[in-house]
Amino acid sequence: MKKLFSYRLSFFVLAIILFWAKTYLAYHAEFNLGVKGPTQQFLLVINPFSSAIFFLGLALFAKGRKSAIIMVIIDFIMTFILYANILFYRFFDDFLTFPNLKQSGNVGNMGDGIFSIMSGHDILYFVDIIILIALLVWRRELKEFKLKKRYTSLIIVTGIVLFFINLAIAEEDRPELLTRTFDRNYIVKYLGLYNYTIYDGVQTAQTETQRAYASSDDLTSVENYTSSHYAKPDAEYFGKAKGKNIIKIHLESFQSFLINYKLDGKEVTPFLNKLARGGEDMTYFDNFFHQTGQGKTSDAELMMDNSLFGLPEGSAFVTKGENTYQSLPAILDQSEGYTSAVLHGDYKSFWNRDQIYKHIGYDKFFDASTYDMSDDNLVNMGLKDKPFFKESIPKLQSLKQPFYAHLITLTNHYPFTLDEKDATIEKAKTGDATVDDYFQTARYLDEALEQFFKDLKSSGLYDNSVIMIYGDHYGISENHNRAMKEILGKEITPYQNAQNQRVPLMIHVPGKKGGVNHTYGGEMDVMPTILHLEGIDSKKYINFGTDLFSKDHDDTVTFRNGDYVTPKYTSISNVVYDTKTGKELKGNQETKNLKARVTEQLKLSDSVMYKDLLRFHKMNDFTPVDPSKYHYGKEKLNQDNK
Ligand code: GP9
Ligand code: MN
Repeated sequence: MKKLFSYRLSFFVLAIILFWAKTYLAYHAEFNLGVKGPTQQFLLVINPFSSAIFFLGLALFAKGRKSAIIMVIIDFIMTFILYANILFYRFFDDFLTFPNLKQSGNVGNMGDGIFSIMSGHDILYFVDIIILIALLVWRRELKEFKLKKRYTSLIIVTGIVLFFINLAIAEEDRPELLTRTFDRNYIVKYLGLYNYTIYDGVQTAQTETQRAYASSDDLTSVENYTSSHYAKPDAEYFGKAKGKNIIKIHLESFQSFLINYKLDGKEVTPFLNKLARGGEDMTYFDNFFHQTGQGKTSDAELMMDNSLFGLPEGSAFVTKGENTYQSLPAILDQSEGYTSAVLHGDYKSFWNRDQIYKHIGYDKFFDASTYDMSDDNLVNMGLKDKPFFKESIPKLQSLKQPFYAHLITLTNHYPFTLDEKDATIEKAKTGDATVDDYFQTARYLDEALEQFFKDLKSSGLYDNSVIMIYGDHYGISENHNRAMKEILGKEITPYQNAQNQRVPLMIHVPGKKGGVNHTYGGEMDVMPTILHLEGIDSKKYINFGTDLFSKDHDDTVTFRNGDYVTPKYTSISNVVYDTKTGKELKGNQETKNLKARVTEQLKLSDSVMYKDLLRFHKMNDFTPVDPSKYHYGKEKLNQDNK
C-alpha cells in the first residue's frame, strides 16, 4: 500500500490536488458566483473534486507512462475550458455557452481584446500542468505504473458518487436546479464549471437535432392555424397608442386574489385596488390568467412579447435562447421606430436574459450591474422594488422616444422576505410562513408602484405613455392549500386552484376611459393587443393569442399543461366544471372540441419553438433580428443610450 501510494498513485493524487486548487482559486478570484451560506461554500469546495477524480481517473485505465500522458492531456483540456471561461467572464460577465462559440456577436467581439484581458498571473492556471510534465519527464518510476481495472473502476465510481452527493445537496438547497435551469451562474455555483459545460453541451446537442430535421413545410400547419384563429382589431382601439411610449410593469408573483383583499380589515394593496376600480383611467382585466410553466417569469416574458407558449419542460428562454423570434420590440422598432429596453434588479444571466434579449431585439438591458446594489438596497434575490423604480426613472428618461420599456420587479418573490423596517402591514396568521409573508411583500410592491406613478408624472413621461401592469404567475403554490383555505374562506379544490391562477392585467391608454373589463384571456393575448393598439395589424405574425379588445377574441385560456378555462367551462385533468359555480359537469361535444383545440394550439406552438420555425417565416417588411448587433455591457449602456 505504501509503495502504491509512493509512486503509483501519487501522480494522480497530485494532479487532483493541483487541479482542485486552481479551480477553487478561479471560483473566488475570477467569478462572481454569489455564494451564500455554509451549504453553498461546501459545494464549491467539493465540486472540483468529483470532476477531477472522474475525468483524470479515466487516464488510469491506461498503463505506465501512457497513463500519465493521457492524464496531462485531460488536465490540459479541462484547464482550457476553465481558462476560456475565465477570459469570457472577464469580458462578458458570464459563462461561455456552446452557442456562444458560433456567434460572431460574442466570442468574435472579443477579437484582439482577448490579449488585453489576459494577465500575468494567469500563468498560475497552468503551473500544475508544467509540474506534471516535469514529473513525467523526470520520474522514471511512472514507467512501471499499472493499476488493476478494479481499482480504477472504484476511483471512477467514487467520482460519480461524489457528483450525486453534490447534486442531491444542490437540489435540496435549490429545488429544480436542472429542470428549470434558472441561471448559468447557479449551475456553476452548485455543480461546478465542468459539469456545467457538459450540461450545456447536452442541451445544445438536443436543440441542434430538433432544428436539423425541420423544414419550411412544418410552418404551413402553423400558419393555417394562426390565420384562421386571427381576431381583427376593434376600430375603437386600433392605433390608439400609436407613437406613445409603452411602460410595461411586471409584478412578480402577484395574484389577482390580492386585489381588494382585506387582511384584518385592512386593504393589502390600496394603490392597485384604486387602479382596478378604473383609477388613472386603467382598464382592469379581472378574468386574466397567467399561462406559465416551469419557466415562470421567463415564460411570462416570452408569451407577452411573442404570443408563443413556453415549453412543456424547462425554460424556453434558456433552451431556445438562440431561436429566431419576431417579437414585439423588434416589430415596434421596425414599423414605428421604437427604442426598447428591459430594466431589472437582478443580474443579466438569470433566465439567460442576456442572450435571448438579443434575439428578441431589445436595444438596452439595464440589469443589476447598472443599479446601486449596496447592501441596504437588497433583499432576497436582488434589488428592492422601491430603489429599483426610483433609479429606473432617469434610465427611462435617457431612452430615445417613443420607447417600449419592460420593468421587472423582484421583491414579491418567494419566500417573500422583507426587512422589518419595510413592512407596513401585519403578516397574515395562518401559521404557513410563505402565505403569511406574502401580504407584506405585496404591500411593499404596491407602495413602490404608487411612488413610481408619482415619479412618472413629475418626470413628464406619464402623459405620453401607455402603462401596462401584469402579474407574471402565482406566488402561492398548491403546497399551501391549507393556509389558502383560511385566507379565501373556501376549500382549494382543483377547480378553485385553477380560478386562483388569475393575475391582474391593467392597461392605461392616454385619452381612453378606464374601468373593469371581464373578458377572459391570458398572457398569450397581450402581443396582438399591443400591436393593434399601435395600429399594426397582427394578421401576418405568428401569434397564438388574440387581441383582448377584439370582438373575435378567443376567450379560451389555455394552460401550459393542457387544462383550460373559458367563461363557461373549467377543464382540469379532463374533469369539466362550470366556471361560474364550480359544479362538476358531464363533458359534452363542446368541451371535447375545446380540449382538442387547446391541445392543437400547444402542439403547434411547441413545434415553432422546438424546430425554430420562425426562421422560415419571411415577411416583406420585417428584417430578421441580428443578435450580433446588441451588446449589454455596462459601459455600452452608459456611453450610448440610443
Ligand atoms: C429573476 C426573477 C425571478 O431575475 O425574474 O424569476 P422567477 O423565479 O419568478 O421565475
Ligand atoms: Mn416571477
